[in-house]
Amino acid sequence: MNSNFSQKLLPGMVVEVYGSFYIVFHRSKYVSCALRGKFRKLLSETHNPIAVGDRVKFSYSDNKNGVIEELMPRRNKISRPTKWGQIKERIIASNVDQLVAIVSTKQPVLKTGLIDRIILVAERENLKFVLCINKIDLINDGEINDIIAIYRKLRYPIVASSAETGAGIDELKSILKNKFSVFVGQSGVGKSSILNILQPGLNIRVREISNYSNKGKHTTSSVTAVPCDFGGFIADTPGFRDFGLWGIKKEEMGFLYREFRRYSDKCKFNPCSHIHEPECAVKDACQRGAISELRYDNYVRIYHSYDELEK
Ligand SMILES: Nc1nc2c(ncn2[C@@H]2O[C@H](COP(=O)(O)OP(=O)(O)OP(=O)(O)O)[C@@H](O)[C@H]2O)c(=O)[nH]1
Ligand SMILES: [Mg+2]
Ligand SMILES: [Zn+2]
Repeated sequence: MNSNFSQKLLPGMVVEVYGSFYIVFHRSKYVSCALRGKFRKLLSETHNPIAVGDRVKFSYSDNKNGVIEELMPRRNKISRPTKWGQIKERIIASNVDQLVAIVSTKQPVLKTGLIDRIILVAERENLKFVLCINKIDLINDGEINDIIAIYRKLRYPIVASSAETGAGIDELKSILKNKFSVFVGQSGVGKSSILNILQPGLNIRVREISNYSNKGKHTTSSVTAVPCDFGGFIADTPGFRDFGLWGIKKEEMGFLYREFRRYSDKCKFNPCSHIHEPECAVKDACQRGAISELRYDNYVRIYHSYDELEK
C-alpha cells in the first residue's frame, strides 16, 4: 500500500458508467473507480448496481483511480427494463430532481404517448417534470399551440426550443439551474445538441444531419452527467425507442395522471380503470372537455399495452 493514498473515504457523485468502471466527480475532479466486490451480489437484480447520480464514498488507489466503497441511500431512481419482459432492471439515473422530456416538432415526429409515459415515471418517483419541445425552427408559429396548451393546463413547465436558432435555451437554463436534470426522449430529437449549447465546450457527438433517416442508430450510447457552469448537473441519455414503465403497475396509472385525481373518487366503481366501467367520473370529465381527449386516449393505449405484455 502506497502511504500517500490513505484509506480515507471521500464523498463523490457517479457521473458516468462504462463497463465495470465508474467515473466519480469529487471536488471538480474526475476519478475512475472500480467497485468493491461486495456490490457484485446486486448484479442478479440490477444490470448496474451503481448508477449515474449515485452518491458514493470512495478511496483513492493512486492519484487518478479509486475504489467505490459505499453507496449512499438513493432518494429516487429512474429505471427501465433491459428488454421488454426481462426482469433485470437497468437504472438510468438516481437522486434526480427533474425529468426533462425532449421531443421534436418534426424529424422525428412528435409523439405525445411518449411524453405521457415519461410523465408517469416522473409522477411515480415524485420528480418534477419538464417538457421541452425542440426544433421549433422547423414549423410555423402556432403549429404546436394545442399540445402546449394541454400540458400547460396540467401545470408542467414547457419550453419550446431550437438548438438551431437558440430559441428557448435561456428559459431552459433557468429551469435547470442548480438541479440534477435528466434528459430523456427519442433518438434524434436533439438532446445532445441542446446540452452542447447549454454547456459550451463539451463537444458531445450529435448526429450528422444527413443521417436522419438512419433510424435505430443512437448517437449517444451511454448516460453521462455533466456539471454545468450555471449550476447543477444534466444527464444526457441515449434515445429510448420505448420508455419502459419499470415498476409501474397498470392499476397505478390512474393515480399518476394528475388531472384524474379530482374525479376518480366520484367514479361509481372503486377501483375504476376509467376505461370500461359505467358511471366513470373520469370518462365524464373527458366527454365534457375537462380532461384532454389526447391525454385520455394515450392513457387507454398505455393501459392496453400492458395486456400486450401479459400475452
Ligand atoms: N433543425 C433543427 N435541427 C436540430 C435541432 N436540434 C438538433 N437538431 C439536429 O437533429 C439531429 C439529432 O440531434 P442529436 O442532438 O444528436 O439528437 P439526440 O437526441 O442526442 O439523439 P441520440 O443521441 O441518438 O439519442 C442532429 O442532426 C442535430 O443537428 C433543432 O433545434 N433544429
Ligand atoms: Mg445524443
Ligand atoms: Zn373511473
